[in-house]
Amino acid sequence: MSQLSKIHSNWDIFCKIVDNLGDIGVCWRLAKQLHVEHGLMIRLWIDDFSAAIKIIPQLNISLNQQVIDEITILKWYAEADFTNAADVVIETFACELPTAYVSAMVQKKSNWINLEYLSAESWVADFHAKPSPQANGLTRYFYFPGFTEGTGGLIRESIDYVRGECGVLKEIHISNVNPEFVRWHDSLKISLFCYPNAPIQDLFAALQANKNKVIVYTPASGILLKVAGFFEKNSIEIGEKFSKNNLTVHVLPFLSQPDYDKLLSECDLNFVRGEDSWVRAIWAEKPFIWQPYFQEENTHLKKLDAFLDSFYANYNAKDKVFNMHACWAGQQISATIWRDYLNQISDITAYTLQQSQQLAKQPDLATKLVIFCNNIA
Ligand code: TRH
Repeated sequence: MSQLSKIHSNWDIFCKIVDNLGDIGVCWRLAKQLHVEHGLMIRLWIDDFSAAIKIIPQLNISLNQQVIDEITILKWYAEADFTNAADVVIETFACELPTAYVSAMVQKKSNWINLEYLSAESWVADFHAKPSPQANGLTRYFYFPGFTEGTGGLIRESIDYVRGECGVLKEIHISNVNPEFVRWHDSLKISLFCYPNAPIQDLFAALQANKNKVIVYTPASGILLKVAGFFEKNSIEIGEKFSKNNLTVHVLPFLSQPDYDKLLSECDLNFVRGEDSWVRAIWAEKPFIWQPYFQEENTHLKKLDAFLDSFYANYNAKDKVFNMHACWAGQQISATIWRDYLNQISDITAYTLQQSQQLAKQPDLATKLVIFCNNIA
């Protein structure tokens, strides 16, 4: 356990689930890591238990307070008791803390951190760690995750409590010993997690014409109707498997975070989205195609370009990777773009491994956050 967290031991994290799963996905990982690796007492305030249960399946949505994995989870609602503020308060993604809680923070002289969304854009390092003095005497600090030393880093657990065997994959292959298990070793294995506007049918059309077998694993999400459409079905059930020519698609249940992480490391190529699965794809050390969360005025495409420019800075066939991402984000893929990308896959695999390992040498977000909070104390 880290020796860093001596000064402030009680931390509160506030999570408002705006859309999708990234907000709670990030908060839950961070809460567990701060507790397990830094010995901190963590309370996680969540505004929407019925959405959070997908990421924290043990959650009892009828309780206002409960302890799961030694993290105290509190329901964030208007009448909740906000009288006890923590030493350090993490407001995630500018979720706006309750006024009564902020008053308690003033009494306690809490450290106030606003944890922002991840971006590889160059302005991030200029804004990271900047103070914003408040009229009530507190200072709110902006904490930006990022890919360079001058930013707040990336969430990455240092020990194996988060990793395990991916039970679901094991089951599929054991229950399909003949002939699926045999193919497992020489097929291209792909995981697919994306927004429904991605050109899934274009991708499948290219994959079914691939010269070797392709197995796609897609955990249940909002894309299942599109998956069904490609196979001329009206609906799809979890556990079903569909094939067309060289393509087989397995529909998996929505996995636990550790199982999902394991799926990413078992596949040869991962389609990921948003914020948290994107970072996990990097730690899986396998080629990945990232679909950023849509933002007005094409802000998401600027984020995409900034990331590709930095991650593939030293890769000599980067146009193939850029084209594949541009088409995936631009909602249209041709068989040529896919083939060009696939022809490079062993080079991209080697490059991704090296680049991911390089990033993993930097201090992780939780560690940097603890140091930062000690320094502003
Ligand atoms: O769900 P997302 O699209 O979340 C997004 C992003 O965070 C985006 O930046 C934010 O602005 C928006 O929400 C509000 O994608 P993301 O970030 O990858 O989160 C998905 C989470 O779900 C992640 O923690 C991984 C987890 N997951 C599982 O645990 N099991 C699964 O089977 C799958 C597919 C995902």
